[in-house]
Amino acid sequence: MIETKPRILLIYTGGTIGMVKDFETGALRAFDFETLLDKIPELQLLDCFIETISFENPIDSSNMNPKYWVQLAEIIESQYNKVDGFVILHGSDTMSYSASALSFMLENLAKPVIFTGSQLPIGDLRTDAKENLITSIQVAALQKEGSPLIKEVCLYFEYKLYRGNRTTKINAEHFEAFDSLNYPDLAESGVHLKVNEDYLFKPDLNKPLKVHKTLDHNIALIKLFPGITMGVLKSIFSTPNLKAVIIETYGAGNCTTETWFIDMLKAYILKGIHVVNITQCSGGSVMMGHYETSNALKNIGVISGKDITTEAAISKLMYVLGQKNSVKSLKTIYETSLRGEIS
Ligand code: ASN
Repeated sequence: MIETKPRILLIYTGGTIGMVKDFETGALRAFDFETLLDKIPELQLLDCFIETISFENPIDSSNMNPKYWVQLAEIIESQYNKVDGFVILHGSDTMSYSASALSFMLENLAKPVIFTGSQLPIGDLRTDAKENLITSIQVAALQKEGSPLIKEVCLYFEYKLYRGNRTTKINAEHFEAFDSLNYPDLAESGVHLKVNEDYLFKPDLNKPLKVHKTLDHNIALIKLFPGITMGVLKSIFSTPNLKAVIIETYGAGNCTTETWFIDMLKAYILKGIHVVNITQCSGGSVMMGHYETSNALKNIGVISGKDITTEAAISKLMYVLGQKNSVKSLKTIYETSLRGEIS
């Protein structure tokens, strides 16, 4: 008889989930993956085959960078035809950035890539790691008519499955550390695992997986505040090799209408620097032209980030810049939903 249990690849990058207290300093640091698996014998009870791979030197996710994203994408690419789904163990601090980045890098993804981690190490008595890990594997192993039910990059944390590129870390203390303010939860784990199938991403299954590994990180992120000076903005905009700037504006995409500010942005846009407008609110969308205080931005060619998260805005920009599009098409592409990251 042919064995039909799904195969899941567990990729360990680091994070609190696999950390121990340093004997001398008392600080949490990563430890090796084999020990992590020994701590969860329950994994053997799951109805799937689990294979594992680990970063050679696991990291605290505060050390995450685009090179590691490429490493993750390459692991997924090399194992894509051998397994049915992926679970990535990752620190929670930058998990939303990584989940967003991978969503753009993995075009036409037709298998689940589930990011998870924990707030307390797996060896801790009150740990949240076990539920997060076990349910993430179960979610990755869900099948419908012989193929994976979930076909996108997700983040699972504290009983909820979210679209990865819609999430933000909202709490450094609570087990409920993430939220998805602009998109509904994809699944909830209670007595039953309830999947909201209507909200799942539906890729074009006729197209093969395309892995994008060129990310251009010559970008900047500016959060506006009342009183921000021209000097600060000018020094950021005159960074060598800078290609694009994301500005976190107020409310529905509003900013000061002072002439120096608009004139300065206009001059840099004319020089070829892309400017993206996202909101500093956790929920809701940029609507340029809705208020007088955003009309000027629209008129000078600022790109609308709509209801994108800051985390997704950053990796989408790196990805789109890496594709080497013309100035005009970059605006059109950026304002289009590529992986369900905007409404
Ligand atoms: N500093 C840790 C990390 O992001 C936090 C965590 O995983 N809860 O790697």
